[in-house]
Amino acid sequence: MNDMVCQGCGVLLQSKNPKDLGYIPSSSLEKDSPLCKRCFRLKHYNEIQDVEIRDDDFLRMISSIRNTKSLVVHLIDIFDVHGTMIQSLPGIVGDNPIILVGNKMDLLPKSTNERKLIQWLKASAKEAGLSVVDVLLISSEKGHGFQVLGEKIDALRKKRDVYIVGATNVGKSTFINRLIKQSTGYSNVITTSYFPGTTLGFIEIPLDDQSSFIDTPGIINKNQMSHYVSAEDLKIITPRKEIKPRVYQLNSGQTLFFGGLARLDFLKGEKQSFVCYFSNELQIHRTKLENADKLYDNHAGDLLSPPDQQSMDQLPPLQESKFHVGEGKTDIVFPGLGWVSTDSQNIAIAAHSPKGVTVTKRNALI
Ligand SMILES: Nc1nc2c(ncn2[C@@H]2O[C@H](COP(=O)(O)OP(=O)(O)OP(=O)(O)O)[C@@H](O)[C@H]2O)c(=O)[nH]1
Ligand SMILES: [Mg+2]
Repeated sequence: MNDMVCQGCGVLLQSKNPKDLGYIPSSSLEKDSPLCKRCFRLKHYNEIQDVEIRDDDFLRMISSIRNTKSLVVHLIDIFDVHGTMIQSLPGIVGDNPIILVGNKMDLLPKSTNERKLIQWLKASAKEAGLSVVDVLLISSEKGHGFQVLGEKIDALRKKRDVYIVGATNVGKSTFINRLIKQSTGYSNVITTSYFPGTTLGFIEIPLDDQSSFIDTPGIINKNQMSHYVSAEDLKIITPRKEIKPRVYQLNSGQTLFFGGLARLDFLKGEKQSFVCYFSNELQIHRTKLENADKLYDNHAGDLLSPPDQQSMDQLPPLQESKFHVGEGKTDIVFPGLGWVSTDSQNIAIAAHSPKGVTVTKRNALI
């Protein structure tokens, strides 16, 4: 077998060792679109097999883009901008032009003002030192924004290859699957899943005689909550549908728990409303600040869940960061979980999140 790669994840196929990556029984090799054992099990049983590829192997692979002349589509998850915008991307892809594309727009409330959101993203990219030629918003799951993006890509690629690059789980493979569906009618050609680290190698989908769309493995960002929770918990914290904002009127001295994965304390200020944008499945508990530590000690993992037991075993302890919110609408962001928006003046807040998943403050996204 000469360098055949799996259609689902791009890994090199082999029939020698069932325990190693890329295994495929030799009898299945003749198939039109051969799938490795891992993709087969993911597709049919939604079961993930751990892989032994290190973050820097992926990074080295993706860095080969800098030696090409191509167009780069940097896909980010609009629900986790902080965790998925890759500041160091120009260093990785060289001088190639970058289009920044916010995916998963179907998760934001329908009332979201897209024009303002694009301005906001442009400003965030600039602040991060990421120079981009354009910013667009799409939903790979629903098809929203695809026509405009398709025209943009055609205009900018000048017959060159188009690499889809981004952090793990932002929806790169789902994006390419939609393009394949639109042009050939075939569905779900590339393996996708809600587990991080699904795609393992480059997967080329021909665009015309001389150029291709290329799916790439996700760049691993340890600031993503998905690396610390169990598969069951990941299912709960990952929003699948439009987020219904939940509004809490809080007095100072009150606390909100987001499951038992994060917590927000209202330390000082007048009574305010706090608008919470999290997966509709994630329970929010309100309590008195003075009882919060005890509640967490006694009930993390049961009343306050997720985390489940498996996540508890791997989750770093909660760490506190304090914020002062001055004027203007502000979001307190828990990367990978969601955010809390407040339009208050002069208040003090403490946010708690697993150590390593750093909470940040930003101008409100919505
Ligand atoms: N709500 C919503 N979910 C999406 C969208 N696009 C992708 N997803 C979901 O996001 C998860 C990750 O999708 P993938 O396409 O596997 O992501 P990826 O970027 O290829 O991930 P890696 O290969 O691990 O780097 C899956 O559960 C998808 O169903 C979208 O537009 N909206
Ligand atoms: Mg993928």
